[in-house]
Amino acid sequence: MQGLVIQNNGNIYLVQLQTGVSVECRIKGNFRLKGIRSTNPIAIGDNVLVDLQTNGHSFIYDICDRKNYIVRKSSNLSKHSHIIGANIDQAILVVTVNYPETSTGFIDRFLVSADAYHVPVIIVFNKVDLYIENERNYLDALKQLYQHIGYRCIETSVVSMQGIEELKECLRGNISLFSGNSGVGKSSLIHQIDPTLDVKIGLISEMHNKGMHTTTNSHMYTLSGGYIIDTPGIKGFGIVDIKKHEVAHYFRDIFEYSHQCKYNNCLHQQEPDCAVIKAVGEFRISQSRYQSYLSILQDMTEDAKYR
Ligand SMILES: Nc1nc2c(ncn2[C@@H]2O[C@H](COP(=O)(O)OP(=O)(O)OP(=O)(O)O)[C@@H](O)[C@H]2O)c(=O)[nH]1
Ligand SMILES: [Mg+2]
Ligand SMILES: [Zn+2]
Repeated sequence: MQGLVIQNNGNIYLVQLQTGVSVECRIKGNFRLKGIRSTNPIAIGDNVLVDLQTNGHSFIYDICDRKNYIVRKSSNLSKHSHIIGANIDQAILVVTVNYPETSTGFIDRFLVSADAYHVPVIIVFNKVDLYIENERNYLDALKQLYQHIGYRCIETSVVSMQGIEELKECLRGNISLFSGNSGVGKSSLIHQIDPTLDVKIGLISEMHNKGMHTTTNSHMYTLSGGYIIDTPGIKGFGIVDIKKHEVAHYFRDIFEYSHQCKYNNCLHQQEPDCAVIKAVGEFRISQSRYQSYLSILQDMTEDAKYR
């Protein structure tokens, strides 16, 4: 019988069957997925085939082809990659400019990964009720930057309820994965979208201005129309399975200029007559985006050294 993986805890997977009933399953057999070395062979959002047993020993024996997935490494040098979610229609990247601050490096890494695996991203700037003038200005600048590149941006607050209806509208009829640093308000937003869902909400540490990793396991929730996946907050976002010369493809703003570089294998680092470096100098590509680009290339160089 076919089902949808809605939760994973260690080697136990909760699978929602087409009848609507959920069953706990383990995996039987050896799942070697094409070219993916990951810590979890089966991810939330996977469609799987289940052998139902009455004694509580139901098991997953096959997995259907994936439409897409989002994968990350916990750190740059980590050999293990983790699939955050599969078969998703869109990722909701929740960002805060303070309490805690999300770095542009993190945002850009997420966008690159999602683009590489064909997952559209909506950037949600949360906690807008809290920001003072300089934070507000920074948020405006970020929003303008990412909107200009082509990403949809929504400002939200679970306190003033700003943007909640707009976000709800985006989720309707889709499978949406919520991701972002710990404490940015992923679970809080999900709770506002559907208050009947039993999601845990955490505190922000006063000492470190960071989230407390309240959500410890991903969970897929059913909405009246669509599905939402709540995920644990993540610190770093290591890029998996992308080659150096491909990175610029996933920076849409950089890619636009790369055709005009003198050398067609230009990596836009210090090559002569590089149209990207020129565009950065003329403020047509943002410094922060270019820095993120260079930092990803740098990681790949270091990564290669340790292999
Ligand atoms: N003022 C304000 N506080 C918010 C908002 N959204 C969330 N918070 C607070 O931020 C804290 C963290 O919220 P969570 O929803 O647990 O954050 P999370 O992203 O799910 O965090 P993890 O599960 O650790 O990844 C809680 O104290 C929330 O009340 C908001 O829009 N405005
Ligand atoms: Mg949470
Ligand atoms: Zn170049």
